[in-house]
Amino acid sequence: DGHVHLADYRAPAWRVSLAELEFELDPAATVVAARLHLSPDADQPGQPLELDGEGLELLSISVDGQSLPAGRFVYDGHRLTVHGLSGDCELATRVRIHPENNTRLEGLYRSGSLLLTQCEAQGFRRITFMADRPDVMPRWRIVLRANREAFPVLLANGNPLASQDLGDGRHEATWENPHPTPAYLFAIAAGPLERVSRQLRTAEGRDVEINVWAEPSDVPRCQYALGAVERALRWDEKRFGRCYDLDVFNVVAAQDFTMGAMENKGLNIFNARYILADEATATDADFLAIESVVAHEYLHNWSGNRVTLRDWFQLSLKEGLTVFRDTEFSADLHSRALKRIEVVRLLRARQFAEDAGALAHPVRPARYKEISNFYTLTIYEKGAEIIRVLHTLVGEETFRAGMDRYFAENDGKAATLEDFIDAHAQASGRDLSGFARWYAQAGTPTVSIAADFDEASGDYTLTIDQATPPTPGQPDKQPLVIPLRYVLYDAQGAVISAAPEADAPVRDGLVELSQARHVLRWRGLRGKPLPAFNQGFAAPVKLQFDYGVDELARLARLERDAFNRWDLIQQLASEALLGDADAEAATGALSDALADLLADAGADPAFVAECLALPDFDTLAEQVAEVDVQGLVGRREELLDRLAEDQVERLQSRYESLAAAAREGLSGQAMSARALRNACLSWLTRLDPEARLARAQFDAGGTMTERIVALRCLLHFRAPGAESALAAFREAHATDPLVTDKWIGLVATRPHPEALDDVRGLMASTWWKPANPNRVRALVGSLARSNPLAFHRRDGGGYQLVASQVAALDPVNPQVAARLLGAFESWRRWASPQRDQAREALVSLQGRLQSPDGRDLLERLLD
Ligand code: B3K
Ligand code: ZN
Repeated sequence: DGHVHLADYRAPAWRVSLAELEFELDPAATVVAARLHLSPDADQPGQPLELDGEGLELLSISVDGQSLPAGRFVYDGHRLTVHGLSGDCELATRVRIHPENNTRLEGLYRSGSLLLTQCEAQGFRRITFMADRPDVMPRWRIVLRANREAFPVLLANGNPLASQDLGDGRHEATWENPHPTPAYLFAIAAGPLERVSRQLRTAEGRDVEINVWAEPSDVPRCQYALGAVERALRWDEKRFGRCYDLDVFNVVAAQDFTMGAMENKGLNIFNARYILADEATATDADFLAIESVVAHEYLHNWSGNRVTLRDWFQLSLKEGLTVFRDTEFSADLHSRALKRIEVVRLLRARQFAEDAGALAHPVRPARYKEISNFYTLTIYEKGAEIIRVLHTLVGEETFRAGMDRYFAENDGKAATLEDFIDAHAQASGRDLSGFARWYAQAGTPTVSIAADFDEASGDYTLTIDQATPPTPGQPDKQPLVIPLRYVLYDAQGAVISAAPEADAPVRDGLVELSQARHVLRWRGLRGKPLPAFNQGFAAPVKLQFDYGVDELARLARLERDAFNRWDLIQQLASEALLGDADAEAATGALSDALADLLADAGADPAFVAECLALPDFDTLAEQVAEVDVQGLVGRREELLDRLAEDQVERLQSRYESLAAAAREGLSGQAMSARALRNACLSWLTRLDPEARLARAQFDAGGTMTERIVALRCLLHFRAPGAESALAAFREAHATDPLVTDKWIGLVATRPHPEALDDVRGLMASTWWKPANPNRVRALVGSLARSNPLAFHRRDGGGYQLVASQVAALDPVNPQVAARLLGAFESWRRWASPQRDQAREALVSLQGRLQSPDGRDLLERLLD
């Protein structure tokens, strides 16, 4: 049926112990000579050799030095089959490929003056023949030859072994990767690169050179990323006891890159937006994102590279685990509460919607058609949340013991989620079979809690029900193991420490749910307590408890857990926006809570800014059965106007009082001050049609963080002077593609249906670069994902534009095109006429998409 099934896994019939590659690099035509050292699997003798190879021009093929006669092999453009091989042998092939024509940016491609690779998941087969599957893990020897002037730097995986001039204008470099490494982690980079560099010694005593490479004009903006590599390396030594294992660690920044970055062994290749930064061109959020992506890729060296995947169904084994690790890194280095808020915002806005929509899938899918479509928020973010569930269940110390065991037992191997769970089961002595269900079942569980207080006896009962909704292909769900934290407050606001009677394990304010229903009972309480749940969002669930508005407001002040204080304010806002009877009361309570926060000089300003940022459109849309886009956006804008009016003086006063702190460079305090000042500015601009403050902040120069938010205020509120400010910004950064993406993103997200016309205008201009993924995301991705009023425009024009771009980009870069299609994942819940218009736009794509990526998504969307 066109699917690959988890249940069909077979070990490879042939192993590759060593891959020797020689590249004659040239953008127009590169010749790749490969020598694969092959051994048949002892359990499967006599099988033909089958190698992947996508669209390769085969120049020669031989085995053990003997050219192969035509009858011995077949190459159909996708797969090379060689018959009559037995025992260990060496297969040598030469192929020609064309990097310059490679717009999909998979395999070997050109980006500006660089030649680069991207192989995960199945790009290596576009470079040369290989068993392109993660459980085939040769050691590698790579020789690069190229014109020295055009390609002065030649990088590959592993350690540099030798280099020499070839006398004819060319030079060559030889690299060796001694670690068993699957082809998806292969990488080379060549071109006029320059670097920043740092030498350090690992905790095991290995001397390592870290380099961050970029095109010469970008090198001054690589310093921050270099520091981030060192911080990640040290953190992994300390928190997980994992050291780096090569003599060099190279990072390369590229302007054309489909994803964020790639963890190739010893040679990470990055989207330039996650490397290049200085205060004049990058926002504080950019700096933090760079640090976290740099850490993510570095941390893959153990969770992904040293221990890799048996097959692509295990993808979350490296991605969920590495997201968990990188969020812990950020939480340890900065504010744990703020990191948790950032993660949960993303989860609720995007992963919950994915898990409830047409593209929902388990963290370990049972089948797929195109693996590229499974690099999702579910695999990454929900996968990380599941690891966090495990961490909460067993505690940090036992978790660390389980990780040590996992790394020790699987080092150099291709592992499965069972291997991971088994290591943790051994280390903790727990039966984790119930926990494992998280990986198999799609959908966000709901935990509904009902309280009952008996005045006479003082008995307080919580009845806790869990349920997971049906998802495509999974109508019935089983209960999950959910660690639920709780706190009871008494009338004085003190924590009630008595443990309840329970039909589930309870310890330290945490109950382990595993059945559809559990009951907790406290006896003889003096008054009706007020409960709070899921502190720190330890379980990735939707929690339902029927709070009154005054209870939410009281808890928002009482809760010890900072994450929950923020979350309670979010709940008040949701109530104000979506509640029927108590919307007005919720608005008042929310306004009071925000007033207190703004007046609290002791609160972290960045935390206050997070509380001012109400739930976004996607988060709200996820909470209603049918989405009335214009109504929802309208109500949210009204609420913001009303709140801004209530707080105007406090907003002004915080804006001014934080001015000095905001000038202190990249310190945490300065970032925090800028975050709250920018939040205040956005609210104040609602009230001032002249946008004086925003214009002043824009004109004052300052950091990119300050300028870009001022510009957004001007553009999004259509203030006088907005156009000239935009023009000034545009001209000042005309040669910088990353900053250009920023203003293009602002134009595309102006909260007005007419933003669609501006997007069309930009697509007809020289700013439109359909082959550059960042530009496509800045313009079309922003429209589809971050501009509900324009994307869902009443005339259906937003859907039509996105659909036509999906069709146009499908042959250029199928992964980028398929990502855009994901914006339709919730279309069945959109109110009419949008639902019908969306269906029409999707139906219009039928038969027009050539790529497996696009076809697979379209089929699932319309199923
Ligand atoms: N592993 C890569 C993602 C590759 C995506 C291929 N379509 C980046 C990361 O998660 O670290
Ligand atoms: Zn990753």
